Amino acid sequence: MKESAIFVNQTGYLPDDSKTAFVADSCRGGAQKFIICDAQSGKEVFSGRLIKAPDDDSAGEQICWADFSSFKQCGTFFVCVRDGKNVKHGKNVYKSFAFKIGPDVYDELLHSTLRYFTDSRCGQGVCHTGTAEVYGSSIGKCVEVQGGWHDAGDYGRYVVAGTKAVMDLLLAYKAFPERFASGFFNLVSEVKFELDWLLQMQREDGAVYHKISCYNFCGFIRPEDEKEPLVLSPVSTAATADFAGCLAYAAVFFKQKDVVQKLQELTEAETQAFAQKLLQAAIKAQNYLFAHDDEIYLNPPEITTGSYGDKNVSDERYFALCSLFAATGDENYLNHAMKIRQTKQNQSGQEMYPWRKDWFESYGWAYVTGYGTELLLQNAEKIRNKAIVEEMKNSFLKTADKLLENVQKSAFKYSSKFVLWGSNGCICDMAHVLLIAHELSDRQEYLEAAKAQLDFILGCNPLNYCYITGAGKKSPVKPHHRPSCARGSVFPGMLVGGPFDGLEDAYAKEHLTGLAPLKCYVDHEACYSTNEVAIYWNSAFVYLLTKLLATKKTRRI
Ligand code: G3I
Ligand code: 9MR
Ligand code: ZN
Repeated sequence: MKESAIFVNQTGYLPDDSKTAFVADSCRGGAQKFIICDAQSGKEVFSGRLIKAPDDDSAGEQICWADFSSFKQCGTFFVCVRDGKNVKHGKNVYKSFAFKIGPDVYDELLHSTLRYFTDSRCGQGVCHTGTAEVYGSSIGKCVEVQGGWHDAGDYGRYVVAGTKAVMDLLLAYKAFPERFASGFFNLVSEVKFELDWLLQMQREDGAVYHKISCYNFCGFIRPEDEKEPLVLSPVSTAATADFAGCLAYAAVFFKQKDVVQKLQELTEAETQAFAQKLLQAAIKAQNYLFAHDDEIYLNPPEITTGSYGDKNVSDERYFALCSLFAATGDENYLNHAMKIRQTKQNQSGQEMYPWRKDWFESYGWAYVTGYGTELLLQNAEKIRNKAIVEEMKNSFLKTADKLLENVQKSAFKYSSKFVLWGSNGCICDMAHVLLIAHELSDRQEYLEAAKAQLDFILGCNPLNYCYITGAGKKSPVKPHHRPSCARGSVFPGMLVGGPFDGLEDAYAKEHLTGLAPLKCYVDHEACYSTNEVAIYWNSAFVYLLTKLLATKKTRRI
């Protein structure tokens, strides 16, 4: 049967979720109505009117919304649209993929997206076990650095990416600790694996190496077959500040009682010592930052792996300072953080970020203000100047309102104006802002807009893809992920980067030129600018899903 253009969340819906199917005009004919049918009996169980969605060039076609939020029955269903003129011959009957409604539709998905981290572990006597050369050291100094997660489709381990992933996972845990009860997935232990690696990335003087990788990307081989020399790239402000921010937060996290209990590999005293070690490392990194001007990372000519190049690192410095204040209560950190915040706000109109010139709260790998501000708001009682707290709350709401504007103008309720590299991760990060705004204001629109980003990823998009491997009815099978390519079958639980209209690889240029932005995606391993995976896209998704589940749970009580 030809795939129809009725797009649903292929993982399914919780009974109380708002539920919208997206119906493309190409399969609507003149129909004004949609029905929901039971997948087994084929019987109609619900009907409603189609509503015209906003005109939106990024979607590539006219879309109608089929809202069936008030339908709360558990079971398996499909959406059906009949073009009134041809019902008799059954020709113009269009059906969506079958989907479930039930209280547990997301359980497996949360598990598989977390499992991806365990699957991505480096080292453990298997891969990248040798020492790494410190780039540029005159005597060819070598250092032992083990562990950490492979970054993405490649096997590099990058501090900027790893710290963001850790933050997302820890914030996910914080949002819903009960969800990570023993036996489900040991998130605490998994995160410790990354932190153990991060600690090794710090130089004696407190600065942090930007990344460890080979000099160049390898072919589609297994990690254990990448045997080229490893090299530690130069230290950078981005890595050092992200490290300080992340480890200071992790220090607070690992002091919590329920966390201590989860870490079965360490005794209580050892866990406390671990937390202390994290805090000391963070302070040392911050002291280095205080004493040094920005060191912007650029790949040296011999190193061609990912650069995570970010020319503006004041937001990374801000995050580090906020997190250290939250961990220690030392007002010196807060004062410095506020100095950056205010200076940048006063510079509004000058270049802050390539496509946004004013201050905003964000969770992208290159723009991490949101983490800093969120941690300050979590510790609002420690801040004496309440005007600061108010300003920060408003700033979250202001950023969220901008995102809401995008959602309202979009046929697919998409939160981003731009469709960037890793767009699927980007919209999860935007949903993070919306969810914090919801928490601060209790305004339902923010929550609905965040949920719409989840729906987009899981199938409510113009290509009818569930963008997580192994999930839904139609998901990527050829991601740019070396372990999957090498073994010839796809690993489950990986969020692919998704549509990107920049066409930054040869395959995309050849096959996607001229398409609408949200259609610039192809499931091919050569198309790394749309079909790669990455730890910090998965972590952003884990955060979004967990926080949504937590919010529903809170509301039910
Ligand atoms: O700076 C421009 C801006 O001026 C322009 O308006 C905007 C819109 O297209 O693009 C901006 O730069 C983009 C940048 O991301 C920020 O979004 C670049 O074009 C784009 O190439 C860059 O993509 C990054 C990519 O590496 C290439 O450097 C992705 O964000 C980043 O997620 C990705 O990360 C890679 C690692 O390097 C290696 N490991 C895999 C990982 C995932 O693909
Ligand atoms: O595999 C690499 C991927 O992890 C990166 O995100 C991407 C951009 O830096 O580059 C990929 O490697 C490609 C390289 O840049 C160019 N030659 C082809 C490589 C993919 O096989
Ligand atoms: Zn490895």
